[in-house]
Amino acid sequence: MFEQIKEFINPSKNPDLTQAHEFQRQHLPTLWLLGKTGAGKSSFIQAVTGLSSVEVGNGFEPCTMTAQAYEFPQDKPVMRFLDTRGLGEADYNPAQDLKEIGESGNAIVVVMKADEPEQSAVLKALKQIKKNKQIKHLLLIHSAVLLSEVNERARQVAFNENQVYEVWGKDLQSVSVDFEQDDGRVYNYDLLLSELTNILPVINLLVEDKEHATVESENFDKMQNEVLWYAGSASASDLIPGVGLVSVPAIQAKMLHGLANQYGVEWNKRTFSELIGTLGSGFALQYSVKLGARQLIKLIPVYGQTVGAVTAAAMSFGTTYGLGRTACYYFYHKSKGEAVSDQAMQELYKNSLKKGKAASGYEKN
Ligand SMILES: Nc1nc2c(ncn2[C@@H]2O[C@H](COP(=O)(O)OP(=O)(O)OP(=O)(O)O)[C@@H](O)[C@H]2O)c(=O)[nH]1
Ligand SMILES: [Mg+2]
Repeated sequence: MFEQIKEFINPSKNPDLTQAHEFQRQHLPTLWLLGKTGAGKSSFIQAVTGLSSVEVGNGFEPCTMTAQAYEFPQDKPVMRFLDTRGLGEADYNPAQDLKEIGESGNAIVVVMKADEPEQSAVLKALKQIKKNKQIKHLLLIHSAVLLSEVNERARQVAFNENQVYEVWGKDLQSVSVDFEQDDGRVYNYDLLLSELTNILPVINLLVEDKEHATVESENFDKMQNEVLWYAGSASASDLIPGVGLVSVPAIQAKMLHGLANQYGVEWNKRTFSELIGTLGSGFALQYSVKLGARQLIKLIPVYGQTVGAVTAAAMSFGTTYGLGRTACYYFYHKSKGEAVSDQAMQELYKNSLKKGKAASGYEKN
């Protein structure tokens, strides 16, 4: 136990996270895009990532005959888009792409231009995808809705919605957008984002916030992807059935070390004790569980009953995110020579743990 804590403070051996990152990379939650040529799939990816068409275009990698994958963000990916090509041709077979999708938390986004009722190729593919039962969540995006007059639009949207409904059935969510609104923004962007969060929770944290209450939180927004990336690795390491893997604390240690560096704060035993100290005894208890005192799990009623690989993965994602978030808060103020209150730290940890667990995608919120 003591040895593990020492390891946590100072990862002297510099643990090799390659395998955990590799597993994470192979199991990134995926948004699978389906739609006719010109429907707005690429426009959608640009809208969500905030990148230009050139940047998105350069990041694509072919992965099957009919699809390209785009990992996002590119250097430390937390999710990916699978962009299907060639859906203009009626004989598209989704079998290969289904295989590519694998078994990670996934969702499908179907894009239809509102004024395009001819959707036979898309519907045919959807029928096969439904039979396969691998994809649970579907979001239908009606694009280019501003091209049609309001009444006409309602009729068009209802028509396409019904076509998809007949194939997919009741769990159908949809949203009407336009990627080419005059002011350069996306029409119904907030609605789009909240629907996307329902089918792929991590998107909520991944998309940059436009407004910030404090300079500190604006600062964190820049670190957030890195924290999410480590959180993803931590939950991946819980899902890998095998031995000899790095532990969650080792991953978190590396994260803390890296974050401290970026805030210009020296990472040593004292900084560590101070940081953990502000989080209080509740955190320490949870930590001792994570640090391998497995017997302890049985003594904690609720956690003990529900713990399994998936719950553990959600917890690892959540605690890593929570720790990363609070550490950034702590480092920010420390770098300015300011003290933080235990109460603020604990409240922030509680909230971000909750956010992180929801974003892991392994837990119904
Ligand atoms: N007015 C309007 N134009 C749109 C909208 N979405 C896409 N377009 C336009 O339609 C064209 C094709 O859009 P893309 O996003 O490239 O379509 P895609 O689905 O990626 O097409 P493929 O890559 O060929 O399968 C572009 O010129 C877009 O500007 C929309 O919501 N409104
Ligand atoms: Mg495209």
